Amino acid sequence: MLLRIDHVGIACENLDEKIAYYEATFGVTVVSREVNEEQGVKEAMLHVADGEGGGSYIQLLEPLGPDTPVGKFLAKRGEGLHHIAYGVPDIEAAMERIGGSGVRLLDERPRHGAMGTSIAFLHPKDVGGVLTELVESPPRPS
Ligand code: MC0
Repeated sequence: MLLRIDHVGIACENLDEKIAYYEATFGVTVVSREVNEEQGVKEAMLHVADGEGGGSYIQLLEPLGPDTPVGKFLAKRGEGLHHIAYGVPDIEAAMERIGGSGVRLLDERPRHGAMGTSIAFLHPKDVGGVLTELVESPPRPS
């Protein structure tokens, strides 16, 4: 049911500084930058590898303000690992299955994620303390 690790989301105070650090330290490259008002973040995706149905990435997240999910996370815990995101083939089917097992869905329906993806979050308290995201990638051009 899970295709791959799509990305790891890392909360940071300064996106440009953190991008420079990851590029210099790990030799990864930014393939996308977006502002996602609905999620309260500006973010960058740095490509790591290609997998079934899509790539895998490091996602760097800077909050748009203190009263956002990442803003609150930084205030409480400081910079660091914010969430892990798994690629799924069909996000609505995955939400139905996982929600049906008793895990709280933080989104009633899929939302817009980075690079044209559809995403949905699972409550960290129901996933062993790990904020977990499901990601369905758009079809690849043939
Ligand atoms: C909060 N908690 C976490 C956590 N954030 N645990 C693990 N990882 C995290 N990232 C824990 C808190 O410590 C607390 O536990 C409990 O969850 C409730 O947290 P809270 O601080 O009282 O509540 P809120 O209001 O901050 O809500 C937390 C929640 C929220 C996870 C529900 O942040 C949320 O809905 N997140 C989903 C959306 C999101 O994160 N968007 C930003 C990335 P204790 O034990 O202290 O009670 S957007 C993104 O990534 C997109 C662009 C993409 O991938 O394409």
